Amino acid sequence: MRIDIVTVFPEMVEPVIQCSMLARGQQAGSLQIRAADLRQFTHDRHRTTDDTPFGGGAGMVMKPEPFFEAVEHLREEAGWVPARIVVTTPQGRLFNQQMAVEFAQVPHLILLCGHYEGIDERVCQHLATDELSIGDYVLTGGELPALVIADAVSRLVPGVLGNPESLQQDSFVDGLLAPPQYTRPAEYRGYGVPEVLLSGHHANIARWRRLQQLLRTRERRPDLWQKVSLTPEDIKLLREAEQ
Ligand code: 6SD
Repeated sequence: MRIDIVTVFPEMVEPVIQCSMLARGQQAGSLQIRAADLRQFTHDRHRTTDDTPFGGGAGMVMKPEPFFEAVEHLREEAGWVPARIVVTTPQGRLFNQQMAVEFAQVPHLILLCGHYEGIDERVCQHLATDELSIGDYVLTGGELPALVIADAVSRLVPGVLGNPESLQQDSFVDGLLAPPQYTRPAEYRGYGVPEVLLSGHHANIARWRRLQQLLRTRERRPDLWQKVSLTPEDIKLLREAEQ
Protein backbone atom coordinates (compact mmCIF):
# COMPACT_ATOMS: atom_id res chain seq x y z
CA MET A 1 0.00 0.00 0.00
CA ARG A 2 1.10 3.54 -0.73
CA ILE A 3 0.24 6.55 1.48
CA ASP A 4 1.06 10.13 0.42
CA ILE A 5 0.67 13.06 2.81
CA VAL A 6 0.42 16.35 0.90
CA THR A 7 1.53 19.26 3.09
CA VAL A 8 3.27 22.63 3.24
CA PHE A 9 5.16 21.22 6.26
CA PRO A 10 6.84 18.01 5.02
CA GLU A 11 9.47 18.47 7.76
CA MET A 12 6.71 18.00 10.35
CA VAL A 13 5.54 14.71 8.83
CA GLU A 14 8.83 13.05 7.81
CA PRO A 15 10.26 12.24 11.27
CA VAL A 16 7.02 10.48 12.23
CA ILE A 17 6.94 8.27 9.15
CA GLN A 18 10.59 7.32 9.73
CA CYS A 19 9.78 6.13 13.24
CA SER A 20 8.25 3.17 14.97
CA MET A 21 5.76 0.81 13.30
CA LEU A 22 5.46 2.96 10.21
CA ALA A 23 9.19 2.56 9.53
CA ARG A 24 8.91 -1.20 10.08
CA GLY A 25 6.13 -1.62 7.58
CA GLN A 26 8.18 0.28 5.05
CA GLN A 27 11.23 -1.89 5.69
CA ALA A 28 9.08 -4.99 5.24
CA GLY A 29 8.12 -3.61 1.81
CA SER A 30 4.36 -3.82 2.32
CA LEU A 31 4.01 -0.08 2.88
CA GLN A 32 5.35 3.10 1.34
CA ILE A 33 4.57 6.37 3.15
CA ARG A 34 5.81 9.70 1.89
CA ALA A 35 5.39 13.40 2.52
CA ALA A 36 4.78 15.43 -0.66
CA ASP A 37 5.64 19.14 -0.52
CA LEU A 38 2.60 21.07 -1.75
CA ARG A 39 4.84 23.99 -2.80
CA GLN A 40 6.40 21.80 -5.49
CA PHE A 41 3.08 22.04 -7.29
CA THR A 42 3.01 25.84 -7.49
CA HIS A 43 4.26 27.82 -10.50
CA ASP A 44 4.92 31.33 -9.17
CA ARG A 45 8.16 32.77 -7.78
CA HIS A 46 6.81 32.89 -4.24
CA ARG A 47 5.44 29.34 -4.39
CA THR A 48 2.07 30.60 -3.18
CA THR A 49 -0.34 28.06 -1.70
CA ASP A 50 -2.90 30.42 -0.15
CA ASP A 51 -4.91 33.52 -0.98
CA THR A 52 -7.53 35.82 0.56
CA PRO A 53 -11.10 34.48 0.84
CA PHE A 54 -13.73 35.51 -1.73
CA GLY A 55 -16.44 37.41 0.11
CA GLY A 56 -13.96 38.78 2.63
CA GLY A 57 -13.20 37.68 6.14
CA ALA A 58 -10.20 36.97 8.31
CA GLY A 59 -7.32 34.68 7.38
CA MET A 60 -6.28 32.92 4.22
CA VAL A 61 -7.65 30.02 2.20
CA MET A 62 -5.52 27.35 0.50
CA LYS A 63 -5.63 27.57 -3.29
CA PRO A 64 -7.08 24.65 -5.25
CA GLU A 65 -4.55 24.31 -8.10
CA PRO A 66 -1.55 22.92 -6.14
CA PHE A 67 -3.77 20.22 -4.56
CA PHE A 68 -5.25 19.15 -7.92
CA GLU A 69 -1.80 19.03 -9.52
CA ALA A 70 -0.24 17.19 -6.57
CA VAL A 71 -2.93 14.49 -6.65
CA GLU A 72 -2.60 14.10 -10.43
CA HIS A 73 1.18 13.76 -10.12
CA LEU A 74 1.01 11.25 -7.25
CA ARG A 75 -1.69 9.13 -8.87
CA GLU A 76 0.21 9.01 -12.14
CA GLU A 77 3.37 8.01 -10.25
CA ALA A 78 1.39 5.20 -8.59
CA GLY A 79 0.07 4.00 -11.97
CA TRP A 80 -3.52 5.22 -11.44
CA VAL A 81 -4.33 2.39 -9.03
CA PRO A 82 -7.59 2.86 -7.06
CA ALA A 83 -7.17 5.67 -4.53
CA ARG A 84 -8.95 7.35 -1.63
CA ILE A 85 -8.24 11.05 -1.38
CA VAL A 86 -8.87 12.39 2.11
CA VAL A 87 -9.14 15.96 3.37
CA THR A 88 -8.97 16.28 7.16
CA THR A 89 -11.19 18.97 8.61
CA PRO A 90 -13.28 19.52 11.75
CA GLN A 91 -16.28 19.58 9.37
CA GLY A 92 -15.68 15.98 8.23
CA ARG A 93 -17.30 12.67 9.20
CA LEU A 94 -15.73 11.22 12.34
CA PHE A 95 -12.90 8.80 11.46
CA ASN A 96 -13.22 5.37 13.07
CA GLN A 97 -11.72 1.86 13.06
CA GLN A 98 -14.16 0.64 10.41
CA MET A 99 -12.90 3.33 8.01
CA ALA A 100 -9.30 2.37 8.84
CA VAL A 101 -10.10 -1.24 7.84
CA GLU A 102 -11.71 0.00 4.61
CA PHE A 103 -8.75 2.25 3.69
CA ALA A 104 -6.22 -0.52 4.41
CA GLN A 105 -7.76 -2.46 1.49
CA VAL A 106 -7.17 0.35 -1.02
CA PRO A 107 -3.76 0.43 -2.77
CA HIS A 108 -3.32 4.23 -2.62
CA LEU A 109 -4.28 6.67 0.13
CA ILE A 110 -3.65 10.39 -0.36
CA LEU A 111 -4.07 12.68 2.65
CA LEU A 112 -4.41 16.41 1.93
CA CYS A 113 -3.42 18.73 4.80
CA GLY A 114 -5.09 22.10 5.20
CA HIS A 115 -3.83 25.18 6.99
CA TYR A 116 -4.98 28.69 7.86
CA GLU A 117 -8.78 28.94 7.49
CA GLY A 118 -8.95 25.78 5.40
CA ILE A 119 -8.90 24.58 1.79
CA ASP A 120 -10.87 25.92 -1.18
CA GLU A 121 -14.18 24.02 -1.17
CA ARG A 122 -13.64 22.81 -4.77
CA VAL A 123 -10.85 20.53 -3.50
CA CYS A 124 -13.29 19.01 -0.99
CA GLN A 125 -16.11 18.74 -3.55
CA HIS A 126 -14.35 17.65 -6.73
CA LEU A 127 -10.97 16.15 -5.77
CA ALA A 128 -11.37 14.50 -2.36
CA THR A 129 -13.28 11.24 -1.95
CA ASP A 130 -13.64 11.76 1.82
CA GLU A 131 -13.70 14.64 4.33
CA LEU A 132 -12.77 13.30 7.76
CA SER A 133 -12.37 14.62 11.29
CA ILE A 134 -10.39 12.85 14.04
CA GLY A 135 -12.44 14.40 16.85
CA ASP A 136 -14.43 17.39 18.01
CA TYR A 137 -11.60 19.81 18.73
CA VAL A 138 -9.82 22.31 16.49
CA LEU A 139 -6.16 21.88 15.49
CA THR A 140 -3.92 24.33 13.63
CA GLY A 141 -3.59 22.17 10.53
CA GLY A 142 -4.24 18.83 8.89
CA GLU A 143 -0.82 17.21 9.48
CA LEU A 144 -1.57 15.62 12.85
CA PRO A 145 -4.96 14.23 11.73
CA ALA A 146 -3.30 12.92 8.53
CA LEU A 147 -0.63 11.15 10.62
CA VAL A 148 -3.29 9.72 12.93
CA ILE A 149 -5.16 8.27 9.95
CA ALA A 150 -1.94 7.02 8.31
CA ASP A 151 -0.96 5.27 11.55
CA ALA A 152 -4.36 3.64 12.11
CA VAL A 153 -4.45 2.39 8.50
CA SER A 154 -0.79 1.27 8.33
CA ARG A 155 -0.98 -1.11 11.26
CA LEU A 156 -3.76 -3.00 9.45
CA VAL A 157 -1.67 -3.55 6.31
CA PRO A 158 -0.45 -7.18 6.28
CA GLY A 159 3.23 -7.33 7.27
CA VAL A 160 3.29 -4.09 9.29
CA LEU A 161 2.46 -5.48 12.73
CA GLY A 162 4.69 -8.21 14.17
CA ASN A 163 1.83 -10.24 15.58
CA PRO A 164 -1.35 -10.07 13.46
CA GLU A 165 -3.31 -11.96 16.17
CA SER A 166 -3.04 -8.88 18.37
CA LEU A 167 -5.31 -7.05 15.89
CA GLN A 168 -8.21 -9.23 17.02
CA GLN A 169 -7.83 -7.86 20.57
CA ASP A 170 -7.96 -4.22 19.49
CA SER A 171 -10.56 -1.95 20.94
CA PHE A 172 -13.51 -1.39 18.53
CA VAL A 173 -12.90 -4.57 16.49
CA ASP A 174 -16.14 -6.12 17.75
CA GLY A 175 -17.60 -2.81 18.93
CA LEU A 176 -16.14 -3.23 22.42
CA LEU A 177 -13.21 -1.65 24.26
CA ALA A 178 -10.21 -3.92 24.86
CA PRO A 179 -9.79 -5.62 28.27
CA PRO A 180 -7.12 -4.56 30.82
CA GLN A 181 -3.63 -6.06 30.44
CA TYR A 182 -1.02 -6.89 33.09
CA THR A 183 2.59 -8.02 33.03
CA ARG A 184 5.28 -8.90 35.60
CA PRO A 185 5.73 -8.33 38.52
CA ALA A 186 2.62 -10.07 39.90
CA GLU A 187 2.71 -7.64 42.81
CA TYR A 188 3.99 -4.07 42.62
CA ARG A 189 3.84 -1.58 45.52
CA GLY A 190 1.15 -3.74 47.04
CA TYR A 191 -0.95 -3.73 43.86
CA GLY A 192 -1.80 -7.21 42.64
CA VAL A 193 -2.96 -8.76 39.40
CA PRO A 194 -6.41 -10.43 39.04
CA GLU A 195 -5.97 -14.05 40.25
CA VAL A 196 -7.61 -15.56 37.18
CA LEU A 197 -4.81 -14.24 34.92
CA LEU A 198 -2.25 -16.18 36.99
CA SER A 199 -4.34 -19.37 37.03
CA GLY A 200 -3.39 -20.72 33.61
CA HIS A 201 -7.06 -21.63 33.07
CA HIS A 202 -7.53 -20.43 29.50
CA ALA A 203 -11.32 -20.68 29.34
CA ASN A 204 -11.74 -18.73 32.58
CA ILE A 205 -9.26 -16.11 31.37
CA ALA A 206 -11.17 -15.68 28.11
CA ARG A 207 -14.46 -15.33 30.02
CA TRP A 208 -12.94 -12.80 32.44
CA ARG A 209 -11.53 -10.74 29.57
CA ARG A 210 -14.84 -10.74 27.74
CA LEU A 211 -16.64 -9.61 30.91
CA GLN A 212 -14.12 -6.77 31.39
CA GLN A 213 -14.73 -5.66 27.81
CA LEU A 214 -18.47 -5.61 28.41
CA LEU A 215 -18.24 -3.77 31.75
CA ARG A 216 -15.78 -1.15 30.49
CA THR A 217 -17.71 -0.44 27.35
CA ARG A 218 -20.99 -0.10 29.26
CA GLU A 219 -19.36 2.18 31.85
CA ARG A 220 -17.11 4.33 29.64
CA ARG A 221 -18.72 4.39 26.23
CA PRO A 222 -22.52 4.39 26.32
CA ASP A 223 -22.43 5.43 22.63
CA LEU A 224 -20.71 2.14 21.68
CA TRP A 225 -22.74 0.11 24.20
CA GLN A 226 -25.99 1.13 22.46
CA LYS A 227 -24.80 -0.60 19.27
CA VAL A 228 -23.29 -3.78 20.77
CA SER A 229 -25.11 -7.03 19.99
CA LEU A 230 -24.74 -9.23 23.06
CA THR A 231 -24.46 -13.01 22.69
CA PRO A 232 -26.38 -15.29 25.10
CA GLU A 233 -22.98 -15.98 26.73
CA ASP A 234 -22.43 -12.20 27.24
CA ILE A 235 -25.82 -11.88 28.94
CA LYS A 236 -24.94 -14.80 31.20
CA LEU A 237 -21.55 -13.27 32.09
CA LEU A 238 -23.16 -9.94 32.98
CA ARG A 239 -25.92 -11.56 35.02
CA GLU A 240 -23.34 -13.57 36.99
CA ALA A 241 -21.23 -10.45 37.57
CA GLU A 242 -24.22 -8.57 38.96
CA GLN A 243 -24.83 -11.23 41.62
C1 6SD B 1 -6.94 24.28 8.51
C2 6SD B 1 -7.06 22.13 9.44
C3 6SD B 1 -7.22 20.80 9.15
C4 6SD B 1 -7.41 22.62 10.69
C5 6SD B 1 -8.73 19.54 12.33
C6 6SD B 1 -9.26 18.30 12.16
C7 6SD B 1 -9.78 17.94 13.37
N1 6SD B 1 -10.43 16.80 13.75
N2 6SD B 1 -9.59 18.92 14.20
N3 6SD B 1 -8.94 19.92 13.57
C8 6SD B 1 -8.11 20.44 11.34
C9 6SD B 1 -7.76 19.94 10.09
C10 6SD B 1 -7.95 21.76 11.65
O1 6SD B 1 -6.56 22.94 8.48
